[in-house]
Amino acid sequence: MNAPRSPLDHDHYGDALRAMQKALSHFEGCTDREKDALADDFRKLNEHSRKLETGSVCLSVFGEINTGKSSLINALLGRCVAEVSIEGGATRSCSEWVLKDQAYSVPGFEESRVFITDTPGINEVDGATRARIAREAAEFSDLILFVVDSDVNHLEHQALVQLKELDKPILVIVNQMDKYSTAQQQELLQLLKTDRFEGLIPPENILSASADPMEREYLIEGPDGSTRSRMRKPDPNVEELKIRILEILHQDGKSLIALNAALFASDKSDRIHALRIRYREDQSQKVVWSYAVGKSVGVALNPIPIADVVGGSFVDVGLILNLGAIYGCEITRQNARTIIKTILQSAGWVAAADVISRIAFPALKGLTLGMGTLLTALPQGAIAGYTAYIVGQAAKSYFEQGASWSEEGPKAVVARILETTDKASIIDKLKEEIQRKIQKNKYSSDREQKSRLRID
Ligand SMILES: Nc1nc2c(ncn2[C@@H]2O[C@H](COP(=O)(O)OP(=O)(O)OP(=O)(O)O)[C@@H](O)[C@H]2O)c(=O)[nH]1
Ligand SMILES: [Mg+2]
Repeated sequence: MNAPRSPLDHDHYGDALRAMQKALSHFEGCTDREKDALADDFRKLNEHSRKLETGSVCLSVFGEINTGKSSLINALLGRCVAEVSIEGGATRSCSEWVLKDQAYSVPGFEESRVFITDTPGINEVDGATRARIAREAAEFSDLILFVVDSDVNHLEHQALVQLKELDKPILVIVNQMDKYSTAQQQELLQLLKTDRFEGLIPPENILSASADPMEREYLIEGPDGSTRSRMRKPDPNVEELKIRILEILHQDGKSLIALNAALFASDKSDRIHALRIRYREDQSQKVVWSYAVGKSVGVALNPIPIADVVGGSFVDVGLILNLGAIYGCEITRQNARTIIKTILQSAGWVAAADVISRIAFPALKGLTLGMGTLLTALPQGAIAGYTAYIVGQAAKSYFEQGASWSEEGPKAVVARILETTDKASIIDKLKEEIQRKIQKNKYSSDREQKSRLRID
């Protein structure tokens, strides 16, 4: 990295670097699945980070169709790269070029480069596309060039107001000035500076240009004093714009990219954080519920001693390992067993299990064996599922805190979960799942029996 050390802007730049590093560090704790989901953000952050480190600046050119945006880029580059056409809508997508002239750079950065992006006319695309292009410009542009070719209309004014909200500096270029007389040029500039863009764009950022002037008649004087006329295309005139861009790059270039990068990084940090929380929440809830259902159905179909149900020894370490993986915590089966034990103890279920197993189990066992299904299987299965559900929720909270019970301690965490869980509705839902499964099994065994009878 070749960051300059000017005392004036060092802090902005340092802040931006730190914000960028922080945003990138969020990815380190991501699981592979999260990395896939955030791949686009990661790519953009890396691009921004590279831009910040090399001191590179992005300019974007906006404006209505046919105002001369592509011509302006050609004039700035000094060669014909962007398609220019009298027919409106020549530019259909965004393209980017590098302003190769050495002067276009931010002082202090050896690898500094200035990129310029052409965009379709704002009246060429629909409102949603316009908003998307503006959003993308917000992400990558450090300086916006807005091209007009006459007094502005409502759409242009509206687009400019939208762009202004992005907090990027804007230069308005009044192009095609060659079409006007000197008096008209002055009148137009005056109108834009003191009326149309008053309070929106500072007058020094409203500039005139002729990017692709029309052929003009030139009078050529011969050696004998005679004159003849010839049509010739004048050279483009974008000097005012060039000077203003260079001024901005040299005075504020570093702050511009620092500000932009810091904005982008903090926005992405928040987004990555929020996305990760949501993603992990969704995934872990699905895992907890599927384990709870699996356990309740399994226990209902194959009743196990009530001590195991309430004591939770059936709770699969797989649930804990799965949750750990979602939160990017690698844990062993032994760790998983310890977590389950801590949760069950905190809920008071281990002690309760001893009592219940001694008093209630013989009676329930008799019932279970005698009636076989719904009378005992349904509540027993539902309780098993509920226990797994609570264990899952508590483990989820443990992993959310970076594999720690935090200052609250496991007892308080489990108590909070028990308090805020609607036990009755969870049990009802689990019973529904069990009944659905039992029905399905019944039909399939009926079918099996029927087909066996046919074979016999
Ligand atoms: N007289 C004059 N004509 C210009 C000037 N700049 C561009 N034009 C002409 O305006 C027409 C449109 O120019 P483009 O550069 O394609 O305009 P654009 O804004 O990129 O157009 P889209 O891509 O269609 O949105 C072409 O015929 C250009 O020759 C200028 O300074 N003076
Ligand atoms: Mg164009």
